Amino acid sequence: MPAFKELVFSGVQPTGNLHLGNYLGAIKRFVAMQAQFDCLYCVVDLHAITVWQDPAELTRQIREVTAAFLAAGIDPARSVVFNQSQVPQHAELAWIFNCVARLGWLNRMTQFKEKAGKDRENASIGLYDYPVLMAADILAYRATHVPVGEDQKQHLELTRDIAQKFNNDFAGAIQQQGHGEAFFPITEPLIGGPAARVMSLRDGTKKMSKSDPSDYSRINLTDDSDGIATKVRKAKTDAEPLPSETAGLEKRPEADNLVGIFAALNDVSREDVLREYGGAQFSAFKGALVDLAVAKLGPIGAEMKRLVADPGHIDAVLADGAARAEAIAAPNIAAVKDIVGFVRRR
Ligand code: AQP
Repeated sequence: MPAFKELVFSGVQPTGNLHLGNYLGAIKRFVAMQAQFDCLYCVVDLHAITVWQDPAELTRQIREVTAAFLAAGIDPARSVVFNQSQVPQHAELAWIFNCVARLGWLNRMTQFKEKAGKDRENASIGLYDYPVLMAADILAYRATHVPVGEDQKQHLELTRDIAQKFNNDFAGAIQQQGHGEAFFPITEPLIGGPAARVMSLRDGTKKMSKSDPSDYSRINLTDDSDGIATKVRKAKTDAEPLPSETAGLEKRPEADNLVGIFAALNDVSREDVLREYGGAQFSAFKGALVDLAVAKLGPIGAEMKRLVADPGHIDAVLADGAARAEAIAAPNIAAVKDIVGFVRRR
């Protein structure tokens, strides 16, 4: 595989209620990646409409996710911050990839099965095709690394399969047109840390999720300190004190989740947390977790509120980001069209 320039791409859907899972599994890690990589961070609004969205709410949420990116510490002068629908190459490449991806591959996607549920016949075609658009998002930039939560692992594997198949199907043209052995990189998922999968505060076996009907299942980035405190105090736990070693968290999903959240918020490991709190009762540990969560999330929520009050500024950030994103994607997609054999407009 030839060397590709290292580039990070990731996205967040503007579908409401950005929560601690989105923050710890994704956004906080986006911020850290800026020190090491060139990064593109996208508000994936084309993905959002795979499920019906109220138009005015969608507009509001696109700006709110952008505000969360900025408030958390993504620097729009350094990283490219934009919304997907402003860069037409995402949808264009998705169509070409629709003709590369196989039905059998998509039929295995568990997220579609979970989201479509029993009403599968009534799900949008976009929801089924979601992972192909995600492959296009990443590969339009030939991104080499994608930080995501664990729930996206299977979709990243599909992205790798699509890149591999495109490289194989068009190997002759790719070589002839001077791109070497492969046009697309085989992107690395960056999944990890103590909060790769943050679980519901009401049920430690279920992912913390925007669409959970109970607001007590998640901490939203916009929750105030009282809200955070109430949710942490009400979080489900078991009757035992915290163990001193991580082995003692096995089969205790709620304890494991709270310890993982504490570790990720404080940039330490689960082992470090248990060294300090092993033997403690949940009442004491939850008190410390409330203080930590309020200290870390409070300023982000306040900054988000300040930023969304100035939509003109947010729209300017998005417009600048879209122009910079398109400057990378447009030549890549032009090359893809040449590889496929389309005739360019002269
Ligand atoms: N619970 C989670 N733990 C860790 N990471 C998570 N992510 C989402 N939930 C968790 C990561 O957040 C990023 C953006 O996710 P998204 O915009 O695709 O949202 P989503 O996965 O659809 O979020 P939800 O809450 O799971 O929404 P619903 O309820 O609609 O299913 C991704 O990197 C994701 O891995």
